[in-house]
Amino acid sequence: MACPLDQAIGVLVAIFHKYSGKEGEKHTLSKKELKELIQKELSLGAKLKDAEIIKLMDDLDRNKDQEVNFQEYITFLGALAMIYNEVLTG
Ligand SMILES: [Ca+2]
Ligand SMILES: [Ca+2]
Repeated sequence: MACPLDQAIGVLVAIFHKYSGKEGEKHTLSKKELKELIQKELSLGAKLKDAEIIKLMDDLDRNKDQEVNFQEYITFLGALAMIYNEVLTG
């Protein structure tokens, strides 16, 4: 895992599991776990209001099972990458 992109992907996976294992189902994020992940691991998390985080969680939970699974998390990261790309390339 010495290459930068390998490391970045490893971090994405590790962060998911760091929070998903805290309560309930081990391999999915509850709303509480997701909120903590957003607030602690993303600089934008501190800027979001509670209502905005709740809205975001509802959007991320595509299959409406009240949990965010790994695929839903990756979809979220993909959307974030699109935003970062726009910001970084103007
Ligand atoms: Ca969990
Ligand atoms: Ca879900």
